[in-house]
Amino acid sequence: MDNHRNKSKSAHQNKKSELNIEALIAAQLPAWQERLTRLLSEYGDQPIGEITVGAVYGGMRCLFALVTEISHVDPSQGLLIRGYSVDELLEKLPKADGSNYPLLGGLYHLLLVGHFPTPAEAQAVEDVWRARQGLPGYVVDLLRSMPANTHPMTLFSQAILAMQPQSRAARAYHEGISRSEYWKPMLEDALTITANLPTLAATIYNLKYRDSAEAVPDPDLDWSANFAHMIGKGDDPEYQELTRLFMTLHSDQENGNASAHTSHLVSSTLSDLYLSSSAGLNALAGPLHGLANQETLRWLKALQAHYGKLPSAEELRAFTLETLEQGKVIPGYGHGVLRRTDTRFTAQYRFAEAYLPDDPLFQLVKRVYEVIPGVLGGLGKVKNPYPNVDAISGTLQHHYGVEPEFCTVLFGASRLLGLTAHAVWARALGQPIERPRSFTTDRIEEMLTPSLRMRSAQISTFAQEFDS
Ligand code: CMX
Repeated sequence: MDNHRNKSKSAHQNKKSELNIEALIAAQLPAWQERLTRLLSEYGDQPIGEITVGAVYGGMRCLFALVTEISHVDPSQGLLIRGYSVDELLEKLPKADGSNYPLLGGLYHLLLVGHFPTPAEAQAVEDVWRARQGLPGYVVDLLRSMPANTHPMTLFSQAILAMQPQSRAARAYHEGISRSEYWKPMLEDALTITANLPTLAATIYNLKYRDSAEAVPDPDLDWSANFAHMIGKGDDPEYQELTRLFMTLHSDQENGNASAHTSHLVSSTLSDLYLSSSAGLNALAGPLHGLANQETLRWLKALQAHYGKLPSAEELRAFTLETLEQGKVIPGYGHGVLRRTDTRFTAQYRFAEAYLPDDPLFQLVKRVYEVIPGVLGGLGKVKNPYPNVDAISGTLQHHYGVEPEFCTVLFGASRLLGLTAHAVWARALGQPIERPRSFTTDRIEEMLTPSLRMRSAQISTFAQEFDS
């Protein structure tokens, strides 16, 4: 079954992790339980916002209805993970050996535990991941059996789902574990799932684009660099750096975005992490969400092909208006919460300035950034005309030869760090199953004004007469 387990041996493999994440989380729980019990008993009936008709019909935008300590998106400051901005994370997280970018083990420690990791703690998570690498052979066989035109995101979600029989949490629940202890086997599942993300992503990449080359991790490389190594870019230190940056930037974005919320909802039924992670990836696979990195790349390439050179601002404006007239969105621009340029865009922009300043597609990204905010802002309805993370991420991947349709898998591999951390904490704090209510439009109209109430009565009388 484990025929794809890492074959090479190294000192890392038998090294026991000195880190006990479970104990570090467990130590925080009594204080949390006391704090939440007090908050709910003293203020449980206190309103902290309002639900408007616009929000109900408008995709619940700006409705504060979830709680998480792990990350927050501030409209102007951007993403904050455990209170740290993107720039602070990039500067302060422990770095991989000889690298300017973070060890993802340190970021996962921060997401899960909430305390800024020491280099030893970051390394300890990397060691746990190294020890847990190994895809079941049947998962690889399943991926191979899929039609060649299957999208990499479909393969990714299927693979995570196919690994579900390994779930320790599902087994523990079946054997009667108390709900209050359920988070512990979930944490085990979280570490196993995340340990295997680089191998899984590389297996999918190799299957699609490298004649099914086997993805064999190098035990001497860190989690991110291993992905680069397994897709044949092990000799490219720049691409390894980019992978570390990409994986850091995409790891979380609070709890209300579509993939986080999907995963949270599914997990709230006490579904295990394989089930909720696969569900989260399915939401990420939509073009208004994670697939936007693929769509941006396609749009930029169409723009490039159309003009055959770097378009002028005027040409770009015309192409943009044509896209809008076709009823499409401009991918990579806009955001449900942010109201300024995404700090994750800026961090990648800096990388491009340093490593690929002359790349023609990056030149185009720069030109687009000069022009699009004005065009979208001019429409008068777009709340945030500035670029989000997806406006540039595909361009950087493209520079190093990664296919456009694979880019969202990388987003997903990173985002599962956040989603799994959220789920572990939601169960540790005993968050309940989610069950919001829905209204009919009749009911909403009845609640609002007498005239609307009358109109709704007339419609229903008319409907009854029509029926009879
Ligand atoms: N291009 C064209 N129109 C846009 C737009 C864009 N980039 N961004 C917003 N709009 C439009 C909306 O479609 C909406 O139009 P209608 O009223 O006609 O339906 C109007 O502007 C108001 O939308 P909004 O409140 O500003 O934005 P939303 O919160 O509704 O949507 C988002 C946010 C991201 C879905 C939207 O900006 C968009 O579609 N962007 C392009 C796709 C994209 O880049 N997605 C990735 C987001 C980041 C991520 O999740 O990875």
